[in-house]
Amino acid sequence: MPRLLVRRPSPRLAEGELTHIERVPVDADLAREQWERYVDVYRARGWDVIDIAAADEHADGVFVEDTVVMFGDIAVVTRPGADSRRGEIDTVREALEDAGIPSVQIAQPGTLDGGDVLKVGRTVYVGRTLRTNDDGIEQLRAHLAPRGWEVVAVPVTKVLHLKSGVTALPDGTIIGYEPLVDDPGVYPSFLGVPEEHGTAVVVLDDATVLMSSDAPETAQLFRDRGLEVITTPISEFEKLEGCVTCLSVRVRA
Ligand code: CIR
Repeated sequence: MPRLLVRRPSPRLAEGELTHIERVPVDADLAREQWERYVDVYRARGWDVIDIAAADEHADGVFVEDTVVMFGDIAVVTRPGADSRRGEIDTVREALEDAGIPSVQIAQPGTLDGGDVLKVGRTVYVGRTLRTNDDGIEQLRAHLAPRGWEVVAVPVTKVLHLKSGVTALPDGTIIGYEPLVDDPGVYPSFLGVPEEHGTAVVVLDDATVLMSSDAPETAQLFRDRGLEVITTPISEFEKLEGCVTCLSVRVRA
């Protein structure tokens, strides 16, 4: 049974880091409600939900994707690029240990945010961003090359993370909102989507994706391609440059 790592939002969520967008008021109660709904989507489909211990002192702690990335049955615990987020990994490591998931660690001076890591088959695209540096990318490559993954570094300047700009459909097609993608040409197969919040999908299975409910035209585009599309509201997290991928880590092995 697939497992889902999540962490409940901090009451201080509104104080989270912001890089590319203006700060607007965040409704902490609504965020909590949206988070519950998000987790329920997986629960309803049989995923086992693992709660990482709350870390309310970390405003961005809910965005667990940035702290750990799964490659088959091994986890890479990151070293987040933002100082305010470094402490999030302690509780993440504990949760992995409790769940019996082996892990390796990105070490100083490397930095890596999981939001910069996009897996497509055995290719791992890694965004070079304000959060992920060359050393972090090299360390990731060293961990993954012997395990049969190829790491491809891509420049990202227009959005916070690689996956704020592009993600992938179940068939491996990379999707993105072109005004926010530095170079769509680096991907073997690229499909532009009409809305900014349509760039992020989580693949639930070969025929089903989960995405923000704030991109109805994009959802229709995917349905027209034969996919089942589940939408969920995540407005309070989008106000903090979060998206549908970053609220969980999927453990499929
Ligand atoms: C941050 O700036 O770190 C948070 N406010 C948002 C992180 C979103 N993470 C992601 O897209 N993977």
